[in-house]
Amino acid sequence: MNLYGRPSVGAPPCSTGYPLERGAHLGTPVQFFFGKYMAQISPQIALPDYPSEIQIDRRDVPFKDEELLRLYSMMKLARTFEEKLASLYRQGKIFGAVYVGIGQEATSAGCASQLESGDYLSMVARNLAAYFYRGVEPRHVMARWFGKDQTPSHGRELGLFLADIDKHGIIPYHNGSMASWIPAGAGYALAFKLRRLPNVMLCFTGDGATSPGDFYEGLNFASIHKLPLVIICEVNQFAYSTPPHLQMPVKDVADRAPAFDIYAETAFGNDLFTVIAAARRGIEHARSGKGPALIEFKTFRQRGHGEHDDMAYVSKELREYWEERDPIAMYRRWMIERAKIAVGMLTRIDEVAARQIEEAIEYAESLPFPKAETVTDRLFAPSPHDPTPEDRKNNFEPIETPAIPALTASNERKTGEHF
Ligand SMILES: Cc1ncc(C[n+]2csc(CCOP(=O)(O)OP(=O)(O)O)c2C)c(N)n1
Ligand SMILES: [Mg+2]
Repeated sequence: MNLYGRPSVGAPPCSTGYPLERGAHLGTPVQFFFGKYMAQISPQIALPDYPSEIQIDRRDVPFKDEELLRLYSMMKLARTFEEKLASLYRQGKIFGAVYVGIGQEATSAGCASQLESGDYLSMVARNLAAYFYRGVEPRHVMARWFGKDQTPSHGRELGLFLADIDKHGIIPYHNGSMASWIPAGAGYALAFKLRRLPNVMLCFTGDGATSPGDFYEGLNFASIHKLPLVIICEVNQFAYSTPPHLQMPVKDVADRAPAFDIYAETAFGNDLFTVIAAARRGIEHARSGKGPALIEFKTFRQRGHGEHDDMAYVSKELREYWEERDPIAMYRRWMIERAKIAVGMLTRIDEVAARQIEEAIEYAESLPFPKAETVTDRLFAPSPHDPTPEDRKNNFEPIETPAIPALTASNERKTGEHF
């Protein structure tokens, strides 16, 4: 077996050495077969030595027990929600592809917990715990996955593009183009600065999304203008199936920061308190007018890229290494052993999370789908050419003859052509 859990082709067996450690000896690159692609990898990269227990003393954590429990319940709620989502996806009950943040809950909850109420944050697909921390209700998120007619977006965005600026200061995912949220985030940060508001814009991003050009443009602009922008990069070991060392010439995302002359840190993302401390430093830096911060958290995507992905390219050793450092399990143990929180209290939180998710499903199932005649609502600014209510009543019949027959499925069937 090679590094990714598949038999090596024409190469000696690889020890699972991943991710890259600074100064690790790369050895002679070997070629291995990756689906139909050939790639260069090295067999001699060591696993990092992150602890599998949270080390900090309770006395050094400046939170009351209630806050500790709140953090736990947001992480647990996100985990329970996403586990359920994966099963609803397999039952064909929800729409679209499903991408989850299982294994990354500490970064989401920890960073969101350090924001002030006027701050904004933008999410990618794996930050559900941050939504919950920010006050979004599970039933509203669930209704979106079911495509139901409900504010704010009435079944338009499904689960991926969740946002609610007015109520929760959550910016939409913008579009699916990786890193487009960095220049967009710089724009929100610029607005804060121009309005002389003391707020920050926090953007979550993935490791893969630090390679497209938008990342560079956005950070360059933010640095030049000293904008209150905080980038939280979750290095979850993969972008689709590509590990960081196959898409970055540097070891850490933080190594990219000197090009922009900005504050940067690399930290272990599965230890909630390490996350909180690093996020706080980054946020304080940006809020104090010193310009953007780039905080990188090493973590692990415990599922495939999406629920359609079986992770066959991830070795058992790598998976086990990170599962032993599961952020929720580590935090739970710490609360019991170091904070002396009663196990029963945590079990109750687990039960409440499970119940809330069941109620969220019942709620989502009870809502209607959006009506066909509303399909263009809220997509465009009002115009004199908008259909009248009468037009709407008469003109929203199913289209029998498509405008471009060559692009129809039936034509494809006839001719056997594919596009
Ligand atoms: C510009 C652009 N290129 C490629 C894609 C396809 N794509 C979607 S998600 C993804 C991987 C993202 O990896 P990463 O940034 O590490 O985030 P993760 O999924 O690991 O959270 C890719 C390549 C895209 N959406 N946009
Ligand atoms: Mg990634």
